This record gives sequence, structure tokens and C-alpha cells, in this order.
Amino acid sequence: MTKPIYILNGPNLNRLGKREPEIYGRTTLAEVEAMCREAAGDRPLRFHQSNAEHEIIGWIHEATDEGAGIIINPAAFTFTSIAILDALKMFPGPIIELHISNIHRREAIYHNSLVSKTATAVIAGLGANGYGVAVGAMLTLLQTRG
Ligand code: CA2
Repeated sequence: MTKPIYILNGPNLNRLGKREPEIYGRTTLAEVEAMCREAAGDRPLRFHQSNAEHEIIGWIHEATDEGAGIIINPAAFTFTSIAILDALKMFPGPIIELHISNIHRREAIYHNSLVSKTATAVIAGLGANGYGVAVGAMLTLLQTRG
């Protein structure tokens, strides 16, 4: 059976498309999910969002047992969560860290990603379209690995 790609979204991303459209755009998280499913084709996806760190860690553990790859937008946990970093270190497959905005163009508090230390690749600044790009890149990474 084909293993799923996990797409994990951190705090406040359930509000996507409803606040700060000048930074995060007008696409909702439900629309992002639809975009990812379209880009994934036959590859199964498990798409989740949580405002709770422990839930995200639980999904990373589940992906470690059952998943092929992880695409993660950890939102604010990017800069604070050693627990998420430690969980990702246990994951044997490719990890793509994704940000809707270009975090490096923003205030200094958004510059030091802990998650990047374990990511295979980082995508930032492509808006919601970055999710589709990430799914395409993940499919290529998984093909290359066999
Ligand atoms: O650009 C991104 O995707 C971020 O991961 C979003 C995080 C921010 O802490 C990161 O630095 C960059 C914030 C997510 C906030 O989500 C909102 C969604 C809708 C409206 C307002 C905020």
C-alpha cells in the first residue's frame, strides 16, 4: 500500500484567508487542502491543523510509523519548539518546511527557524501556492528515493 504524505499546520493557520490577507493571502485552509489533494493525484494525504503542540507531535510520531514524507508549516512553533524539532529528527523520510510568507523578509523574531535544522528543504514566500509546489517537490523526492 502507498504510504501517505502528512501535511501538518500549526497554530492560527485555521484562520487563513480571514485575517491579515496582505501577509497570508485570501486562500482558506480548506482551499489549501483541496489544492494539495489535486497536486498529490493518487498519493494519499493526511492533512491536519492544530493550535496544540502535543497534537502536532502526535501526528509526527504517526507519520514516523506510517508516512512517506512530511510537509510542515509549524507557524509560530517554528521558532520555539525543540519538542517538534526532536520529533522530526526521528522521522526517516523527507521533510519539507513550508511558510506562506517569506519569513526572512519579516521581523527578526521570524528569522531563526529551529525546524530548518532537520528539514530536507524549505519553501517560503510563495503564498498558499507554496503548498502545491511542496507537494510536487515531495512527490519527486519520494520517486528519487524509490
Ligand atoms: O508564513 C507562514 O506560513 C508562517 O509560518 C505563518 C505563522 C508565522 O508565525 C510564521 O512566522 C510564518 C503565523 C500563522 C498565523 O496564521 C494566520 C492566519 C490567518 C491570519 C492571520 C494569521
